[in-house]
Amino acid sequence: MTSHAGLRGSAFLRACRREPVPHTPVWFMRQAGRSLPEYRRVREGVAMLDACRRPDLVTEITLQPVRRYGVDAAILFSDIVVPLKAVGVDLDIKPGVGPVIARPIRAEADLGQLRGLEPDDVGYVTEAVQSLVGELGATPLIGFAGAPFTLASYLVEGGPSRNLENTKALMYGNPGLWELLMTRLADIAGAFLRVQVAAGASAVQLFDSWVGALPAADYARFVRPHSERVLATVGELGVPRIHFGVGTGELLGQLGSAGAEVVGVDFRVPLDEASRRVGPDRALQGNLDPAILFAPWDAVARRAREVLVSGRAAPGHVFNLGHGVLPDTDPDVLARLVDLVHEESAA
Ligand code: 1CP
Repeated sequence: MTSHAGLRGSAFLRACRREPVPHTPVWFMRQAGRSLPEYRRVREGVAMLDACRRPDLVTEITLQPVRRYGVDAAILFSDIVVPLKAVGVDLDIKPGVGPVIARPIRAEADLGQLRGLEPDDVGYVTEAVQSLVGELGATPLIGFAGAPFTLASYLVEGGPSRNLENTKALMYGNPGLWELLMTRLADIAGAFLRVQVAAGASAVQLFDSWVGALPAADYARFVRPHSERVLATVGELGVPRIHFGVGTGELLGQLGSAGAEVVGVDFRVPLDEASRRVGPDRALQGNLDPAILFAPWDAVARRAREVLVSGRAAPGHVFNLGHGVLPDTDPDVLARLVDLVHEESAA
């Protein structure tokens, strides 16, 4: 689906495929968003979910960090709950809070909220991706979806949650309903990724942000088969797949064998150790602590160099933060970081 000829030489796509690169590619999770004044300007008076459904705004917001930073990849401006909203789940993204679900899923009858996702449900995503691929030229676009566990956590809790107590109560207490819920969410996530690749996205990332809340054995039993299925449904499309979670030190071996070509690593495990845990035939993405960007530049540069050196232990490395850009991050620091990564890694 990489229709633009220049994309074949993309440092980002090459690193994902463990091919030699001219420099270590870099992009940032949440590179679009509140840390950018140009983002705050275009979002003024437009609700988050409305912005996600306007191809003109999605295109502009996705391009903003590419223009400003010269990152090696763009990530579609959207949210993990967009496909849920598209199939009719009554939810909103509240400023300063995050996704809030009107009727949390706690019993089998609540599953009626979750039908399958058809491409026509998200025509605005197809339109935005097509427009972006034209504008981006040789810069690849990453599509994404929330993984079933992380989506389930919002649907069951009703919103962001520190302890995921309702999610775990359902998972451990009603495994039958849990399977049904996870199966539906895997179908929706897989369909959402396929829509983005069909429209021209060059890679996909599966965000399982909160899966670090589970012990390895429970991840293997209750979650992994569903994430594997999502990854498998995009496997035949031939684009690199990135599998990301936070606090996944104990899960890295399983993430390495769940199907993705690239495993995202948060800032808690150095990349050389992460590569040992993930296995020799997987590229890594990560893993500078986003909070380090608030330290003086010397400290930022020192830690960024350590990430680059540690990343050489992996057969492919995409530089990123260990989690998303924090809203108060100084954009100038991110710009300097991109330059540092490019200059210090140039062959
Ligand atoms: O009004 C606003 O600006 C709302 C803030 C915001 C933004 C900019 C939200 C609400 N979502 C987004 C965009 C978004 N969400 C992107 C854009 C692309 C990019 O990275 O630049 C992506 C990839 C997401 C995915 C997402 N949403 C995740 C997975 C990534 C992660 O950070 O772990 C998660 C967990 C969400 C839920 C969500 N949406 C928004 C918020 C504030 C949250 C987190 C709430 C919580 O703490 O649970």
